[in-house]
Amino acid sequence: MNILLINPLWSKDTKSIFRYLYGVFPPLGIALLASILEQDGHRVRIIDCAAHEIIPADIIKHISEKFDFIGITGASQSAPMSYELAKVIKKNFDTPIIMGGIHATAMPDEVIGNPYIDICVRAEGEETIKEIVMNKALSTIKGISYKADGRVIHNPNREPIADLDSYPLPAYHLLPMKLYRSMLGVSIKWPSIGLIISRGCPGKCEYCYPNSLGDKVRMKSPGRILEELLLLKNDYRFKEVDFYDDTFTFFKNKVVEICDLLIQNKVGLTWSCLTRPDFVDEPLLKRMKEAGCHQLMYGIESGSSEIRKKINKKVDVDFKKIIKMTQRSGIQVRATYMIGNYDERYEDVLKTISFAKYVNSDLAVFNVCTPFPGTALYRRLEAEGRILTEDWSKYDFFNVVFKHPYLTAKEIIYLYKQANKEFYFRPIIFIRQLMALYNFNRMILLFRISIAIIKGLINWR
Ligand code: B12
Ligand code: SF4
Repeated sequence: MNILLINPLWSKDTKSIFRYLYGVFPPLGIALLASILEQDGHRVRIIDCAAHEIIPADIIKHISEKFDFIGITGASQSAPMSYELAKVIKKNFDTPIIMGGIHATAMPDEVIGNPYIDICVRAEGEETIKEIVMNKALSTIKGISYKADGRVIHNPNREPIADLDSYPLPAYHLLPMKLYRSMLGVSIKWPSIGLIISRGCPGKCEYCYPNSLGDKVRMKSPGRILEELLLLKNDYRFKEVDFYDDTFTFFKNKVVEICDLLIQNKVGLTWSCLTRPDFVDEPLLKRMKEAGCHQLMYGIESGSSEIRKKINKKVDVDFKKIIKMTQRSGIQVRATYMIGNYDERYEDVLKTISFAKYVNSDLAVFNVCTPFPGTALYRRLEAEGRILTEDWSKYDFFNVVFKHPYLTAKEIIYLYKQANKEFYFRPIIFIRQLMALYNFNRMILLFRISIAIIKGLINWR
């Protein structure tokens, strides 16, 4: 079979602050599916519209042959782009179109209700795609939704994959590897690339969708992770890898093993990761530093422990102590906060801003609270009739998309900007900038962040 897989552009909006801050991430989901399909003897091509900035109207120019199946991926924010792609393709080719990814998992009724999409794949796609391209009867394929006789049919869910090592590495050879770069403020060496080596998180925070691929946390084996890192370093010349796993240090022993392998093999990559402050300790942090880790992201979300409880953020630790311990180990801290959490009053947000300054992470990322489809927060707000728009392209952490019980949209945006100003326009940040001058990479990094924030604030819609 001849199969085309497409990663959509996120948004046509070129003025968003988003555009300045985010890097270009490889579509690892479809790259993995491509690898599995190639292993089974199929011909696969990937078009990464996000990396090449291809708008849906232009996709036909990039499709020069006939495919048996076309698959499109996407999160909620890029779903409108996925739908436009499906429409343009279907008007030109009579090829079955499959949509998978986070949005298809969260909103299967909407996805399969789209007249241009033939099959919606929910959750993990490794086994499902194999069965689809084998032309198995749709009624027998687990994990899909489809249309038959004018009705929508949701087949039963597929069991989660137990062993991530049982699949090949993503088909990096089909991706435009030179176009990828990490999010601004994350990497200190370039070229840098984002990577995922696990699935899931044990948390159940109300605003998050960590179990889209299954409830159980799973990680590749340290040996397999080393193999992937060496491939990225040796074949594609990356100098930094940034891990976006939900809770990188969930399996502490495995992380120690990965660090040992990186040190023993003198891999020399720098790296960063995301985790929870209750999943680290000092010896682990020191080992991570020795193995090349230079930045860690902790999600704090609110400076008020009451609000954290209400949003089910069950991380009750002394944040300042853990941030200090991380910084003492030589690892920078990037902390994230949400502005306009459900139930939050104006004073609570002011508390968050003061808290961010008090715990004094190296970087702070403030996001407007966004109820993404698939989350408990979305379901709650939908039930209460508070969702203001289902234009998913606005679900980007910068727009107010729900009617807040206590804050106006104007107040939320004002507080968002205020948080950035109060955190970044402080003498301590200026001093840090000066101290960073001894390190060329950090100097460039801080310069790029400052420019991005200024550009974003100027272009604010
Ligand atoms: C890496 C990552 C990013 C990267 C890049 C994402 C990208 N577009 O590639 C960065 C950091 C840039 C990013 C940005 C954002 N992200 Co993000 N991100 C992730 C993260 C951590 C991992 C995604 C990943 O690569 N997974 C690994 C691969 C293997 O899984 P996968 O892509 O889901 O693919 C599997 C299946 O879904 C399926 N599949 C996927 N596509 C297809 C296609 C076909 C045809 C088939 C058959 C199957 C199939 O098969 C694959 C193998 O099983 C997830 C959380 C998570 N753990 O999944 C959040 C997550 C996807 N992101 C989220 C959000 C909110 C965002 C942002 C909106 C945040 C923002 N604005 O600041 C943006 C928007 C991104 C966008 N428009 O695509 C939410 C999405 C919620 C939602 N309903 O959309 C998630 C779920 C985080 C969360 N826990 O809530 N993100
Ligand atoms: S916000 Fe972080 S801790 Fe909470 S469920 Fe999501 S990934 Fe887990």
